[in-house]
Amino acid sequence: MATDSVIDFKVWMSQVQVQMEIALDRYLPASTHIPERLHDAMRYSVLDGGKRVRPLLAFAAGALVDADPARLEAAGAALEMIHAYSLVHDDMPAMDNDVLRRGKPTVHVAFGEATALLAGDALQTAAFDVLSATTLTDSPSDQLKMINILARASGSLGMCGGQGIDLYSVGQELTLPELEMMHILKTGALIRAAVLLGSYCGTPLSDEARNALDHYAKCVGLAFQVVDDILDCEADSATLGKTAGKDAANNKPTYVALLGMKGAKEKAEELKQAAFDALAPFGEKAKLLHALAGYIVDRKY
Ligand code: GRG
Repeated sequence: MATDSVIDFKVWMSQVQVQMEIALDRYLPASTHIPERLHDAMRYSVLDGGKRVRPLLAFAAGALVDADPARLEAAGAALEMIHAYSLVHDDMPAMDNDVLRRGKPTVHVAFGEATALLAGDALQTAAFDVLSATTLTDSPSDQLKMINILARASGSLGMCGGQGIDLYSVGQELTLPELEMMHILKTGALIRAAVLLGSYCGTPLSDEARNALDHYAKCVGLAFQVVDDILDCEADSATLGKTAGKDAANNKPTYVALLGMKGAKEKAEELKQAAFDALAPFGEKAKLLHALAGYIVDRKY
């Protein structure tokens, strides 16, 4: 990317991140609402942290269809609420038992387990509250479709299903197709939903264009996880000298374990290229989606 385009992309990213912070602050119940402790925990988990990758994808897809920014903010808020809920629950002792997230104590550490459980539950329903109470498209049937996209992506046929496969595979060897299936569901489904929701917030796309966009979203969703594994492995070997490619603390399979570091990096590059190729029919209008695929694969954290 030319230097000017890189600067434009970074400016766009920080604008959307700031815009989303303000929108999330507005969409989340105020801390003064009873019960204050629950609303504090919800706000603590969502606000002031996170790269906002899913809203960024929704906004970039929205640029293809000249979407109204207010609609994208609502879709982005719903996505970020689902994402935050998944992190709150994933961090709990029954799952990953993590004490730090985004550089601060996890929700169950700061507020207690019962509140963390409740905050995650309430964030999940708050996402559907936003999606169903805000006009997101001119077509009521498309709005229902959007609600369905997020529900499918989050439930047992999507993110929760992927998390289930992850939990039940601890200590077992997974083949590459099995690992891929787990991540397509666990991380990929919500990333795909982000792109699709953004694309519904403006002028309707043809089926052909929507299929191309869907292919882009699937490639980016998987690439996100391959890169996450690479970054985790690099951080682990830097700090603990763990066996390359094994999430030793949880004994979980990773792309690095199955493909080696070089193979995992090649896989991420292949997926990035496939994502770029899928955008070809959209020309200049897809430049933000193009830059985001690059950012997701080339990020360092
Ligand atoms: C508990 C229902 C339930 C689901 C959990 C997505 C997930 C399923 C758990 C998250 C575990 C994890 C850390 C997965 C790796 C990929 C991932 C989702 C990383 C965190 O997402 P980022 O990098 O986080 O977008 P920020 O903090 O930037 O929002």
